[in-house]
This record gives sequence, C-alpha cells and structure tokens, in this order.
Amino acid sequence: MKRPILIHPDPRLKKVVDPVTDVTDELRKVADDMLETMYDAPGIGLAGPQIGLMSRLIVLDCVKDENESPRPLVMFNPKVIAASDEKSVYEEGCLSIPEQYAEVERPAEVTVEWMDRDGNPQSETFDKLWATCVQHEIDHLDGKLFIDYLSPMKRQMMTRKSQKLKRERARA
Ligand code: K1U
Ligand code: ZN
Repeated sequence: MKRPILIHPDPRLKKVVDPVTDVTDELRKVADDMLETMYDAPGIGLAGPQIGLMSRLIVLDCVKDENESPRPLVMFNPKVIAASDEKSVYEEGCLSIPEQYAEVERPAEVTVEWMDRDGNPQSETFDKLWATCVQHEIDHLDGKLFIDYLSPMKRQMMTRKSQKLKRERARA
C-alpha cells in the first residue's frame, strides 16, 4: 500500500526519531509500503518520518540502470560507523521537498551498520550515489534535511517554494 509523503515544512520532518527495539510483522509491512511508495514516486530512498513513522527505518535502492536487477535495502536503526575523509558532491533531491535540487558535499564513502528485516545485524561500505543516499536517509532520522547544508538564504527560498507547493496540493 502506497503511503502519502509529508511535504516540508512539517514538524515531523524536524524530529529525532526513536530506535526500533523489535522488528515486528507490522514494521516489515511498513517497510514494504515504503518501498512501494519510493518506487512509485519515483525515488531512490525514503525514511520513516517522511510517511509520519517516527521510528529509525529507511529503505533505499540506488540501482538506476533498467538492465540491472533492483537492490531494495531495508535498514532498521542504520548507523554510520566510519566515514572517509574524501568528500563527494552530488545534486540531491528530496521527496519531501519536491522539484528542488541542490549540490551537497558529504563523505564519499561510509560504512553503515543496521538491522535487516529479519532482525539480523548487517554492515556494508557504500560509495558513489549509495553513500550519498544512505547519509541523506539517516539524516531524515535525525530531523535533518539536505537544505540544512545550504546557506540560510537558499534554505529559506527552497522552504518558501515547498510551502507554496504544499498549499497548492492541499487545495487541489
Ligand atoms: O529521501 C528522499 O527524499 C528520497 C530522495 C533520495 C536522494 C536523492 C538524491 C540524492 C540523495 C538522496 C530521492 O529519491 S529524490 C528523487 C531522485 O533522486 C530520483 C528520482 C528518480 C530517479 C532517480 C532519482
Ligand atoms: Zn529526503
């Protein structure tokens, strides 16, 4: 089932959300709904708070090539345990700030630990778009948006545009 995506500004997108203590069937169903919502959007990642779930759950799949098999990842309590000194810059977007993009600099490689959908611990080192996306999604769990890396003026401009779009969508 697809879930509605919250649009910035929304107080739920600014909260640090709670760890998951138990991977229940209910949470597995939410993760499946999040993947469906992400693929439909379309997007390459989605975090719990974006659908109003105030728990540390993210999903991502950065395979863009249609000839490659999809690689949906479900991460409960994801945590960056190591980050490279080397940085990379990507033009980021956010499904909660539609139609707006900006370059953000982040560590080029990160090692992430998480719990998978069976409750088993996992870890992997990500690079390129995967590294950017997993950091963007973990930021959502800490109430941080990609516009928080920009100048106050750019952030305000993008917030105003998003507010306008949100109002228009509510009226439609
Ligand atoms: O968290 C989100 O809001 C999802 C966001 C993730 C993201 C994008 C770019 C850099 C870092 C993180 C998106 O998926 S925005 C949409 C998007 O980037 C995209 C859409 C279709 C095809 C490919 C990418
Ligand atoms: Zn986002």
